[in-house]
Amino acid sequence: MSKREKLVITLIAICALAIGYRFAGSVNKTNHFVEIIPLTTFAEFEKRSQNQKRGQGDIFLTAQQWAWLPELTISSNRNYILHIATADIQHAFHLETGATGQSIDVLIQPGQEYLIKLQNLKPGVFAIGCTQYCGIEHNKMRGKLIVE
Ligand SMILES: [Cu+2]
Repeated sequence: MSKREKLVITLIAICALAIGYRFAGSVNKTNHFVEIIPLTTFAEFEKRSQNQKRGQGDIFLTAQQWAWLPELTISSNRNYILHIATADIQHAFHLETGATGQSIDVLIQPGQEYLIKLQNLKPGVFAIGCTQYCGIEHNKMRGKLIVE
């Protein structure tokens, strides 16, 4: 093998490792706390959302033009599964860093339900935003997560 061939092979190996590392890193960041399941109908999700009782471990949030509903109040003493679905078009859920120690960003597409683990919650009032342009009042699409 010539010196030039060795150099080319080494460069290819470095590129493959770099791409693999980057890909593995992004999968970990986006997927380890999010589970996506198909939604039978939005009405069914809405029904479960309306039946939610305070103090339960499953909490529900609806994305719609142009709000996140309802305003959620939860406790810092326990873990939750946050269920999110959209009532209309695609949105993107953004929860600011302070609540769990890292920001959470999840693209919310119609026909899917997103289950997000909320762990190690810190008390406070945390902003929820939409980071995907979703129409004329996209900028007003804000919500709140209250952790007591
Ligand atoms: Cu939106």
